[in-house]
Amino acid sequence: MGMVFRQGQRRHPRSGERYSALALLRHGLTGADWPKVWRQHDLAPSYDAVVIGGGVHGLAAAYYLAANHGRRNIAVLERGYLGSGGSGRNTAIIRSNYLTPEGVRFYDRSLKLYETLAADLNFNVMFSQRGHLTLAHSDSALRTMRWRAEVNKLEGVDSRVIGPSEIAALVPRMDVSAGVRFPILGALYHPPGGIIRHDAVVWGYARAADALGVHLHQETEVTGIDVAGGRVRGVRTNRGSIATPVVVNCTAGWSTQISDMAGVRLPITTLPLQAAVTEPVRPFLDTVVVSGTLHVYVSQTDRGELVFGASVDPFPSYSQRGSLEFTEGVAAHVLELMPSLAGLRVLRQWSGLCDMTPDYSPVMGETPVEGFYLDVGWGTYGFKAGPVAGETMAELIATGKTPELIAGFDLARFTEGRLVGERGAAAVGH
Ligand code: PYC
Repeated sequence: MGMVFRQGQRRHPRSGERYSALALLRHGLTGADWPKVWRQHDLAPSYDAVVIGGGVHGLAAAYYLAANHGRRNIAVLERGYLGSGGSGRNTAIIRSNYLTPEGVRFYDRSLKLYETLAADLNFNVMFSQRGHLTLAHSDSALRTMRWRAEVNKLEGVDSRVIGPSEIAALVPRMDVSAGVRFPILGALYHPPGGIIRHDAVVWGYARAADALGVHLHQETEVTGIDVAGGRVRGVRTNRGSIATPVVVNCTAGWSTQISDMAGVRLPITTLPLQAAVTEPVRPFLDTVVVSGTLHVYVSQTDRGELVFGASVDPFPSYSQRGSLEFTEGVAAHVLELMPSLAGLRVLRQWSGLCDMTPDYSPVMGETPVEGFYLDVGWGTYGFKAGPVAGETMAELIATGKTPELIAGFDLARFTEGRLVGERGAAAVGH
């Protein structure tokens, strides 16, 4: 993490310090005078808005409040370090090939924001639009892929169903023969999808928000939210109390506990989702491959490692550790698709917490408590939504008007029977 430059630029964007190639090398080797990417601040007694959660959602909301709406007196509170939750634990897949028109439009705006994010933040987020394949192993899966492709096309999103020979051309190592246990009948191919460097997204938003005056507070745990007369008055933390008229819940895993503090109940169940990474090997996989039936997705990083993920664990838990059952299952499923990977060693595994809603769509917007906003319930889709969630939440808070893109994701839909069923577009079956 460090300095990035527009082509030909020779100054650090905030400090204005001049750099030469030699100075960069000296910084890299010695660590001397390395400028901080964001600053530390004392907790102020009051802020215009407090964002809870220092992942991509919270940082993006704070950044767009500052960048798009000129709001500067904002704090982001993070219990651990920035990006220590879902933002640092996901498998960094970006796509917009959803099933519902609401979902497609929303995630596509996020994908578009990701396309220009490196330039917008002047920070290399390493977005690789290498294409995304969702395999179909049965007629009913193929029908769902066709359905998604049609909705995608109607919304202007590049997606189409392709057959086994085109799949084999894209992924030569894939076993597309007919005699296997789970034959590949086709796939939804989504060329703009891909992977990104998730830490870089967090650091890029953090640096840009800091440069605009946002206070980023790490190791700052929220212990209570003060509500009086039906509106938010402040936030209590392990470092002291803050007066504020606006609190935004941008947490994952603990979204229900934070909302409970404001007296707002959420229809969310929290489940871990596990992932793993292998030793690096020569590049051979340059698309993202997903199989809902086999509960697995895999991509290869720029460093050559294979990153795997599965569906959420079958029971609620707050554990962020991996399990042997997961490793065995994911390895078996990957080998069904690419038998030549046998022998590859797994280096690390971990899990992140997914807040599942009844319809697999998020909960965004206002609540019955004035000034208390929700950006939660991201299930297994949170990271890819970070930019658009930040942009729309910032617009809502600054203008008081709910942007059309998130109108369907309001909390009231669960009591009014307006669900936005997005389960059919989950990366894997749940
Ligand atoms: O929705 O693309 C996805 C996804 C990948 C991993 C978890 N969810």
